[in-house]
Amino acid sequence: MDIRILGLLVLVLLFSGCGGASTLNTQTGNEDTHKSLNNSPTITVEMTMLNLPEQLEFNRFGTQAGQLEYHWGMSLDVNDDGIVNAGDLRIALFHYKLENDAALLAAPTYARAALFEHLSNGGYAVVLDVIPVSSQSENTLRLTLSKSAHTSLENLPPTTRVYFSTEGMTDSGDRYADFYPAEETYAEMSADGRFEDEIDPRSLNSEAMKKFLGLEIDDSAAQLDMVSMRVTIEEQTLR
Ligand SMILES: [Ca+2]
Repeated sequence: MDIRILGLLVLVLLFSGCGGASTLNTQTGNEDTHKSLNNSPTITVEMTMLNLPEQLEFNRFGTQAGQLEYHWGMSLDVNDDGIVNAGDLRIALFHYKLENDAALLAAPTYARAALFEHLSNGGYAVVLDVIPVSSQSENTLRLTLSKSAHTSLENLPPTTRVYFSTEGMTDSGDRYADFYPAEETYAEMSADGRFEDEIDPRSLNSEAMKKFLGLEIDDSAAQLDMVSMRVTIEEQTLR
C-alpha cells in the first residue's frame, strides 16, 4: 500500500554549499554551459494526479512556517545500485511556507522546480545549476530537464530505474503522501516509460476506505495522489 499520511520523508534543503549559489531561482553557469543546453537531450517526467486544479492555495492558514505544503517528484537511480541513496538525483516541484508568506492562489507550477541530489543522511540537497521547466496540463504536471544539468545525467540510459513520490498537506492540515512503487523503492523502467499506481486511488473518495485506512482525508488529497506517470529519458545523439 503506497498511500499514507506521514512524517517520514524528511527533506533537508541545503541552500548553501551546493553549486556555489545561494539565491533561489537563479541560474548559474558560464556561456558554454548555456550553449550546451540548447542541444542537450532531456529527461521528462509527467505525473498525473487524481485531481489537480488549475489553481492551488499556497501558504495556507493552517500551515506553519517551514512546513512543506507540496512536493511532486521523481528520483533516478543514477548510481545503478537499485537503492534510493546518495549519488542519485531527483527532479521535483516543491513548496515550503516560509515566515510571513501571505496566502495566495496560484497554478501548481508556482511551486519551485529543482534538481536534487540524494544525501547519505536521507535528505536532499538542491542543485541549482539548471532548473527544470515545469508545466501543467489538466491533472498532469510535466517537468523537463536538460541532461547537461548534472554530469551524472549526461550518459544516463533510458532504462534507468525510477521512483515517484508526492508529499504535502491537505486543506485540513493533514500530512499526505503517495509513493510508487513503494516508499523509497525503485521500479524498473517499463518498456514504454509508463507507470500506473497499483491502488485505485478513487477508492480514497470512499468514506469506507478512509475509515478502513484509519485516515481522515479531505478531497484535497487528490492533488497529491498519483494515478499514472510517464518518463522519457532521451539518449545522447552523435553529432
Ligand atoms: Ca541508487
